[in-house]
Amino acid sequence: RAFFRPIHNTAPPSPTKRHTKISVIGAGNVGMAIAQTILTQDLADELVLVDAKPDKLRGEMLDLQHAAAFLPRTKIIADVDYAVTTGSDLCIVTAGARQIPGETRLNLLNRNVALFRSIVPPLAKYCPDTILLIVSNPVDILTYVAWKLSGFPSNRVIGSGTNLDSSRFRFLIADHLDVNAQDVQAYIVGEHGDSSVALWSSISVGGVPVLSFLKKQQIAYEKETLENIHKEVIDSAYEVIRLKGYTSWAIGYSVASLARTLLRDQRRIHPISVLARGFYDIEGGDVFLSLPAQLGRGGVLGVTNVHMDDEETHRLQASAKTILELIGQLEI
Ligand code: 6V0
Repeated sequence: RAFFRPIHNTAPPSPTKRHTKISVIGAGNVGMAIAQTILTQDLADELVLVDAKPDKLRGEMLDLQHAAAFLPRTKIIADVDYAVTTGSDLCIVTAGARQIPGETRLNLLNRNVALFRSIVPPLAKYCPDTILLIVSNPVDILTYVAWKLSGFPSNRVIGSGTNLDSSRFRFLIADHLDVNAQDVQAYIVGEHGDSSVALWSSISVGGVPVLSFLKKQQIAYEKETLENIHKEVIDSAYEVIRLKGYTSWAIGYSVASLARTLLRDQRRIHPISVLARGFYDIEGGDVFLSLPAQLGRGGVLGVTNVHMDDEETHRLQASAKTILELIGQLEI
């Protein structure tokens, strides 16, 4: 405490920069990948971990704290009590029940709804001004559940949605064309999952619209090749899970990039799960699914008017219908 001696004639402390606090709920594979990316990218002054398993939680906290000598200075705390999240600017929910062999998707979903009842109301109580970022699956439906349980305005409830799928898509296109994935503008929208929609008509590389370029050059491309790339995106999560048991690194980077855009008010466009009713003629009820949205310190600032052809719009509406049907069966 008395390590430093005060210097003479000190001025009162100058107004410091805003203190940024991020809470991660669920210290499993995904939560910890997100936490470590947030730390290495210096996105928070304070990082909070919450989990239901106290030993695992303390172990993860200590392990991260022991990296302090190699990281930007961040206060890392962990507790099973949600009071520890008080005043967070961003709460990222990754807690989820695991599927029991033979369990239906709906049953798993209802178990996750029950879990969210113990997570979202305390977060809303301790962090009334926070942005809620949902990662747990099925992410679109659980984002809807979080919106309902929190009572927050929809601009402050976001699902990580197809931000990850779009990154996989950009990687595969970049690999195919031998360019840098960061130069590929491409979106997957709709459900994070099997009914997602690839927006081929709006893909561009370095400002060159890809499909019309191929047509103009009369370069034959097979619709099948394009469909296969999209299929590979859908299959890639299953493949990683089959090979290593879970996915973690890409979702960690994907969520950290969302955290940066939100908390640093970067106003970048990300395909994320938002309240989509009324956009692109999506009707039939309140539904969350991914659309390219501009994000900033206030959460969702707006939804982009991206070009979709008739087939893409139709597929997006079908994706909305799939999600709405499940929402209709929820015990909420
Ligand atoms: P995991 O490793 O089983 O971690 C889940 C964690 O949640 C565990 O540490 C549990 O102890 C904890 N937990 C359970 N109940 C509670 C509770 N009531 N309160 C606090 N913590 C609790 O799973 P993993 O980390 O691999 O995955 C987490 C979730 O992320 C799953 O639902 C995945 O399906 C989902 N993913 C979503 C992705 C996306 O793109 N949206 C991508 C990857 C995974």
